[in-house]
Amino acid sequence: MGQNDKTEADRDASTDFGPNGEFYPLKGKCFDLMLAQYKYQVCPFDKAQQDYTSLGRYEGWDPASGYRIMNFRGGLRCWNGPDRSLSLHLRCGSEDKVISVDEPGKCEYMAVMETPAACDERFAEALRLELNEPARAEEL
Ligand code: MAN
Repeated sequence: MGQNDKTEADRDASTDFGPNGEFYPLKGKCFDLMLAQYKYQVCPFDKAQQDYTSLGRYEGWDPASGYRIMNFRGGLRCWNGPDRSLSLHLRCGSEDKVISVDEPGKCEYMAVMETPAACDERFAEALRLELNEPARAEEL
């Protein structure tokens, strides 16, 4: 059976949906953001697009990110530049939504997505550090 003959179940079994499967609900969904002249579309665990231009296929989690950055690689080659790629930064939010897309390097895109799937105690801790607030006694 070739790579492309894998059933959806096989693919699911070999995909890392997070330590507790918390990102499984994002599978099979796509999220759009209209920005300037482009429609960006990000489909977690699948692909990213800028209109009809591929920004890459899902490659995996950024290993250093602790399930917060998904990498998409091997998109359409940029004129005089690299293959297009996108990193998707997930952060805690009340609904699934791509909130920004930037192109910090030529043909290297960075999207930020909010999702309830990214809300956990690590997020609470990070937020606390950001706000420079000590944990409240009753939470310790
Ligand atoms: C297109 C878009 C841009 C990109 C340029 C590079 O216009 O994909 O985002 O910077 O190509 O030539």
